[in-house]
Amino acid sequence: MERRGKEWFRLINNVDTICPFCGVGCRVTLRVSNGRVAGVYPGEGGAGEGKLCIKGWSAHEFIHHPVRLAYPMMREDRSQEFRRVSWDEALDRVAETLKDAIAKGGTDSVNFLGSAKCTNEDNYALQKFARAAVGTPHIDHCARLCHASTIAGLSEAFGSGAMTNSIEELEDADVVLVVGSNTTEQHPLIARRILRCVREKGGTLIVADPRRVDLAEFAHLHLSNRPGSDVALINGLLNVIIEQNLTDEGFIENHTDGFGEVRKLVEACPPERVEEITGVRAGDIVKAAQLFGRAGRATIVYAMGITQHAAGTDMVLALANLAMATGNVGKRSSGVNPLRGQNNVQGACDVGTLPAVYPGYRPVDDDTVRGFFEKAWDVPELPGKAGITLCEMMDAALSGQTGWMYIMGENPALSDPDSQHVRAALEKVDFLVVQDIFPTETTAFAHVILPGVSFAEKDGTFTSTERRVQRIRRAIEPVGEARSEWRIFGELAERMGYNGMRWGSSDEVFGEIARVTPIYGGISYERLDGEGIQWPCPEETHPGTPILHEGGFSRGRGRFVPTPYNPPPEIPDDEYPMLLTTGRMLFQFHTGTMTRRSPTLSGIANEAYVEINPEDADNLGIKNDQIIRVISRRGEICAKARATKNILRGVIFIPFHFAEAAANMLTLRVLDPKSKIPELKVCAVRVEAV
Ligand SMILES: Nc1nc2c(c(=O)[nH]1)N[C@H]1C(S)=C(S)[C@@H](COP(=O)(O)OP(=O)(O)OC[C@H]3O[C@@H](n4cnc5c(=O)[nH]c(N)nc54)[C@H](O)[C@@H]3O)O[C@H]1N2
Ligand SMILES: Nc1nc2c(c(=O)[nH]1)N[C@H]1C(S)=C(S)[C@@H](COP(=O)(O)OP(=O)(O)OC[C@H]3O[C@@H](n4cnc5c(=O)[nH]c(N)nc54)[C@H](O)[C@@H]3O)O[C@H]1N2
Ligand code: SF4
Ligand SMILES: [Mo]
Repeated sequence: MERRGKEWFRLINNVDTICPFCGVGCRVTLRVSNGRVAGVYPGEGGAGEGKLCIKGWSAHEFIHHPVRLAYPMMREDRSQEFRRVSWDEALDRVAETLKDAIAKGGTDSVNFLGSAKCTNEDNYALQKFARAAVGTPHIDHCARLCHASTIAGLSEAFGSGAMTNSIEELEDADVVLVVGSNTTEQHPLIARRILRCVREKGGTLIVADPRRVDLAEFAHLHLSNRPGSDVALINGLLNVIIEQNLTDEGFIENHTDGFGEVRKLVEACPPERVEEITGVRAGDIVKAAQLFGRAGRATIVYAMGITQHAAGTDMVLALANLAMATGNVGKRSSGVNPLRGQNNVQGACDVGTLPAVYPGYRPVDDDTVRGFFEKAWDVPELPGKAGITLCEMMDAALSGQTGWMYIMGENPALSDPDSQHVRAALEKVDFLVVQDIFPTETTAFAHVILPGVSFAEKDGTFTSTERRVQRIRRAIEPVGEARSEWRIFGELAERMGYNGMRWGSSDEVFGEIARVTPIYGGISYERLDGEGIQWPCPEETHPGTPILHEGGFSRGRGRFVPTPYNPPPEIPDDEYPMLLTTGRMLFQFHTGTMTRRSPTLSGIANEAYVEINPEDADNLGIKNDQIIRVISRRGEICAKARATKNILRGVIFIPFHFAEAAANMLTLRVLDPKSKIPELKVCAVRVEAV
C-alpha cells in the first residue's frame, strides 16, 4: 500500500486527554494509529498519579464499536423504522417541530437535558440555546439524580456546593470518614489516596455503609447503618462530640451562625436512641465520635449513599454541621468532600446546565444576573423563573404539559427511577430528539437521533470532582458523520433565528464561558496546558483554589441547619419485607452503553445480580447463583442471587447497569423537597425463588 507523507505522520500519534468515565479525572494518553485509537495509557501525574483503573485502561474499546451512531436518523412517528437522513434534513426537522411546539404550548412545553459525559463547551452551548435561542428555563441533567442534594445543602451551609478540598490532601488527614461511598470501585484513584493515608501515613479510617465494601476491610471502624438512617447517625456523632466537649468553640464562634439550634436538636439524639434507628451499636457511635472529634484534621468523603435520598439535602447538611462543629472546614486535609460521579458532572453544573442557575451558579430569578446575561447573549428577554427538574420533566411529559424534549448524552429510560413511568413519559411526548454516541433504551423512543462525537473526537474541557478544569483533546476524526455537540446547537440556533452562537472553535466557546462565569474568569486553553486549574479562578494571574473557604466561608459565615431525622418514604412492611438499595460495580458504568461494549470489561462482569445476606437467602430457600425474582410496588425483575455476608440482613443490593434486569423497574419516584433528587437508595421489595 502506498503511504503518503501526511498519512505516515498519522500512523502513530500520542494524544493527551482525560478519562471519559468517572469524576476523578485521570489523565490518559490515547495511542492513535491509522486514524483509530488503538490503546490507552496513563498520562503522567494528575489526580491519578500516572495510574488508571481498569475502566481507564479500557477507554479505547468502545470508540470504534460497530454500532456507534454514525449519521442522523429520523422517522415521522414511532410506528416507523428510522431512516438515514442528511444533517440539514434532521436539523430542519428539529427546528420546525420546536417552533411548532412553542406555537402550540409556549416555551414551557419544551424541555432540555444536558450531559455530564459531554464537555463544558457542549453543555454551555445547550443551555445557551435553550435559554437564549428558545427562551425556556427547563434545562437539567443527571446531576439531579446524583449530587443535587449536595449543591442544595453545601450552598446553604457554606455558600458553594462543591468538594471543599483536593484529592491529594486526603492522604494527610488524621481521620477520614467515608459515608455512602464505595470508593475503591467507584472512584478507584481516590481510594488509593485514602488507603495510603491509612496504610502508610498512620491515618484512621471510619466507613459508614450498609455493605461491607472493600474500604471497610481497612477501616478502624465500620458502621453498617441501615440505608436511609444517616441523618440519625450523624446527629448521634454530634451528640457525643458536644457531650464530650470535642467541639471547636473558637471556629463556631468566629465563623458560623446557628449552632445553638443544632445543639438543641442533637441533645435529643443520644447514642442509645440512634442505635435503635440505625442498627449501629451505641459503643461504636461513641468511638467514631471520639476519633473524629479528637482529630486535628478530619475529612469527610461521601457519595450516593448520602445524596440519593428523599432526605438527601438534610443528610448533606448534617455532614456540614459535623465538619463545622469540629472546625474542619477551610484547612488542609479536612472539609466536606462530595465525590462527583461523571467525568464532567462538576463542569456541566458549573456552566449552568441546571434549571435554577445561570453559568457560575447565579440565580435565574435575580434581575441583575438576568440583565447581565441578556446583555452578554444579546437577547431582549431571558426567562426569569427557575425551570423544572429532571424527574419533574417526566411527570410534565406524562401529563401532556411537555410536548417536545431534547436529550443530549443521557439514558433516562434506564437511569431514572421507576422505569415504567419514565418510558410512558418518553412515549407520550409529541417529539423527542436524542443526541448520543450509541443507540440506547432512550433512542428507542426518539423521532430524531443525532450522532454526537465521543471524547476521543472532540476538543474541550472536563471539570473533575476537585473542581479542576482540564483539557480534553481530539485524537481522531469523528466516526462517520458525527458532529461535535456545540456545533450542532450553533446550527440549530441559526435555524431558530438567533445568531449569537457562531463560534469557530471550542476555544472560542471556552473564551465566552470564561467571560460570563466568574469562577472560570481567569481560565483559558493556554493556561490549561499543564496541570489544569481548580476554580474559583477569577483572574488571569490567579493560580486557582485547591481549598475552599480558607479564612472564611464563600457565603460569609457558615450556617448550621438543624436536621431532624425522618424515615425514608417507603420502608419494608409485611407485603414487601426487604429493603432494596441500588448502586454500581467497578467494571460497569451506569447504563452500560460504553462499558458493555468493551470486551475487557464485559468479559469480567456483564450480568445483573442481587446481593443478599446468606441468612435471608436461607430463610427464603434461595441458593447462591439461583435466579430470583425481586418485586416492588412499581415492577419486577429477575436476576441471580449473590449470597454475601457483606450486606446487612433485611437489605438487598442491585447494580443498575443491566437493562435486562433493570433496578429502576423497582425504584421509587419520591423526591427530596429541597433538591428534587429521587430516593434511589431505599425502597421496599419482596424476594422470591423462581
Ligand atoms: N465503576 C463505576 N464507577 C463509577 C460509576 C459507575 O457507574 N461505575 N458512576 C459514577 C457516578 S456518576 C457516581 S455518582 C459515583 C457513585 O459512587 P458511589 O456513591 O460510591 O456508588 P454507589 O454504588 O451508588 O453507592 C455507594 C455506596 O452507598 C451505600 N449505601 C446505600 N445506601 C446507603 C445509605 O443509606 N447510607 C450509607 N451510608 N450508605 C449507603 C452502598 O452500599 C454503596 O456501597 O460513581 C462514579 N464512578
Ligand atoms: N437505581 C439507580 N439509578 C441511578 C443511580 C443509582 O445509584 N441507582 N445513579 C444515578 C446517577 S448518580 C447518575 S449520574 C445517573 C446517570 O444517568 P445517565 O447519565 O442517564 O447514564 P449514562 O449511562 O452515563 O448515560 C450517558 C449517555 O451519554 C452517552 N454519551 C457518552 N459520551 C457522549 C458524548 O460525548 N456525546 C453524547 N451526545 N453522548 C455521549 C452514552 O452513550 C450514554 O447513553 O444514573 C442515576 N440512576
Ligand atoms: S478512576 Fe475514574 S477517571 Fe481514573 S481511570 Fe478510573 S474511571 Fe477513569
Ligand atoms: Mo452520578
